[in-house]
Amino acid sequence: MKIITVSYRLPLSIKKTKGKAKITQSAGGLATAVLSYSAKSNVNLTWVGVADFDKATWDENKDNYDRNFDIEPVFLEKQLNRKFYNVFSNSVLWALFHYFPSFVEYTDEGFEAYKRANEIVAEKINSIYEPGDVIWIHDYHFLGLPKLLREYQPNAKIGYFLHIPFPNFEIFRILPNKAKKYILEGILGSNVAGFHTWDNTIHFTECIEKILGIPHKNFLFSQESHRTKAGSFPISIDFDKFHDAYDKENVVALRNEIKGLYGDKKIIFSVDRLDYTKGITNRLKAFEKFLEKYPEWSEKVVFLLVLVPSREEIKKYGERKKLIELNVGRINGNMGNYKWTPIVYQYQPVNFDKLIALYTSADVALISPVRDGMNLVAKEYVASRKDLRGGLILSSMAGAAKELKEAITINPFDAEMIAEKLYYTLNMGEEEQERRLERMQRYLKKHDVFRWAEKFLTEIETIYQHDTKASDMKGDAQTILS
Ligand code: GDG
Repeated sequence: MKIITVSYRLPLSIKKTKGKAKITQSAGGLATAVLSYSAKSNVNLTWVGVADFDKATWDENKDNYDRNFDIEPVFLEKQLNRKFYNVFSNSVLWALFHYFPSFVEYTDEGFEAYKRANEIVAEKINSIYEPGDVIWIHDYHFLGLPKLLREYQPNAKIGYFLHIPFPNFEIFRILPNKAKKYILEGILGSNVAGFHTWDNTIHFTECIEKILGIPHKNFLFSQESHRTKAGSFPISIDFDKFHDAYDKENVVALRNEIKGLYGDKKIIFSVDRLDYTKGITNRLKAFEKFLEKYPEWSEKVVFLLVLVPSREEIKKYGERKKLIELNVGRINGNMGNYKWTPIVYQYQPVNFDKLIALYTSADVALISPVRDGMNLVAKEYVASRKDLRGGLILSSMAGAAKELKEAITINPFDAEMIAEKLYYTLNMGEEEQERRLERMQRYLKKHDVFRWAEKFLTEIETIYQHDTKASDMKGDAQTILS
């Protein structure tokens, strides 16, 4: 038996420089969770995803990397991959599911490419599937996959997890009918359909009832071949990794360097992929409002804004980058002076140690997505504050706000409110900082990413076993009757 994990990106990437290949393993949350889970529970793991390298590079290098899991890359033709990933996945599904209907650029061609890519990946999985395997599908790139696999393997154990929000019916219905049906029937191919929050789960069940006319009982949809259980499985982080990093020698040195650079100034920090869902322009305008409203904070605070390049081939992302940079320039020009730059901006990722040094130097983490499935940055900030110092300002539109109850919550569209909460958090006493962080840390330590993976995989097994027993009993009854 093995777990077949499916996600658009593979947990490793191969980059060639000057003819030499460099293999790097992803340190992302999903890869860490699934790889550690399989190592701990001693199950075999095979990861299927779309390769960001060509087949020749793979053939040359696949044996040069020591790993305890298998990789099955899918090589998609360039144009097909572009339409599948940039067009339907990111310019339709990502936009719509984050409540940006006006950003949706639907084309039939994109939808056809999406379906074709899902078929190719299904064929690949089917070619390595063996009875007893568990197939765990991730995210909005593969909404059609559970159904396609169910057609190949009616008895397979299939789990589907969506990392972004599932929108409400009024938003979802904007899609053409054929796409709506494809998505909903696609997910219903799984035994378990997981979402970050109950709100998302309810949106999904409502869409199934209203569009497909299939009712549910306790979030269970009965179909001929199997049942699908919809439920909430909030993803989390490797708590200990972030908590313990506080004391790493390099992190301590970097933290001292950052603190030394800014002296007595308080630090506001944020890090995101540059994405219109992350509310970066709103955040900047709110920071400007804060400086206008509380001029006594002038020269006493600095906002470290780290943005990570993302989906740069898509027009909307380029436009957003320009807008952000215009705002940073305008605010620094209007509010700053030759001694003080209010916003220190970088459009480059930082490595793990620097990330922790920034988290643990920050007096305030300002996280303001206008819509976010979960938001792991919020959880990482809390976990890394071993010193119990700092305050988390978190948008109520992020899934994480449902769990991090002691965060200072904001409406990301309300600049006035964010300015006031910034003022409050920057002035927060140490006792209150400790109380809030302690409670959130206790929660995160218990609800870490390993528990998330375990709960999801256990749920697949539970539903599957229950259905198998029920169908055996049905078979027995039929035998008796005949
Ligand atoms: C999707 C959903 C959901 C970011 N910059 C750097 C860096 N990061 C790491 C963070 C964090 C991750 O990337 C970002 O995770 P988020 O959850 O904040 O956001 P998305 O990328 O949009 O993820 C989201 C998630 O899936 C999981 O289900 O929570 O809602 O949109 O881990 O630390 N890491 C390093 N340097 C950076 O510059 N080292």
